[in-house]
Amino acid sequence: MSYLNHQIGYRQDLLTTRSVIRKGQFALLDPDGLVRNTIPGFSQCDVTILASPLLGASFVDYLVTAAPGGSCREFGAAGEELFLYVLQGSLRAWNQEQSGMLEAGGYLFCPAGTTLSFENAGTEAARCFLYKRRYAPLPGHTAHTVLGNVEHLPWTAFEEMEDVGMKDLLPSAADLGFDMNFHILSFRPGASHGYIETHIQEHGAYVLSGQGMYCLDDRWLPVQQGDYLFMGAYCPQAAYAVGREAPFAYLYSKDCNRDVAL
Ligand code: UGY
Ligand code: MN
Repeated sequence: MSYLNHQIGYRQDLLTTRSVIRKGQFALLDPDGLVRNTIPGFSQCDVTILASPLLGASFVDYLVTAAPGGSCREFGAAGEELFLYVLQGSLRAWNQEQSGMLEAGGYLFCPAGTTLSFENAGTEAARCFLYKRRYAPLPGHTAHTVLGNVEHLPWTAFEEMEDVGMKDLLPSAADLGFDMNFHILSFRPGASHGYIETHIQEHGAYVLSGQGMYCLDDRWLPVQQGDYLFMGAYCPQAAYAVGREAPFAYLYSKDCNRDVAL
């Protein structure tokens, strides 16, 4: 069964998947194989857990579809930071410090010590990406709530390549209180990374548009809108945008601003 594409029951074709799982190293999750998970606190929502510690991630990513009337109340445990990003539709979302209507591209970061609630008061389903991670405190610094929309953020050239745009969703580059950031990278067709990255930081990435060939460790995998990628620590990674029209763009998380504890 695949609840996202409404294909249930027998199919004409042989069973096949584009998903590739290398626990601790990387994963590509084809949306066709995703299943619903029941999570306390969510009502009238289809929730799928994407990355988790069982996959080798230090964080948890979710894909959530909130039906009209759907809601989530007081999500998040002590010491966890949360990030909600609306992919389509709209939601009212809040924590203990801020509240706002989130349209597509809208997001709410809830620092540790606050919890996330949302509701879909509209008539259309709203789909969103949700993240949680244990916050790594730094004495003398704190993170704060961020409510925004990527439409209001400027593009900057990624590593001096004009056909690769980047947006930083959180103020982590200038504020050590934040131990992670969310970014969008957008490659025009034909654009690519400048080199194959190999770094300690993990990523969870949701493909927003287009198609790409993604290098993950020793594989090159075709990926497209709706796919989810997990990249573990030190996983070699890079992409070429191969779509003909839409840019190959993805939303992704990256930990930052902390030394390694021994
Ligand atoms: O910020 C990053 O590490 C990013 N360039 N990684 C990636 O796109 N796989
Ligand atoms: Mn990277």
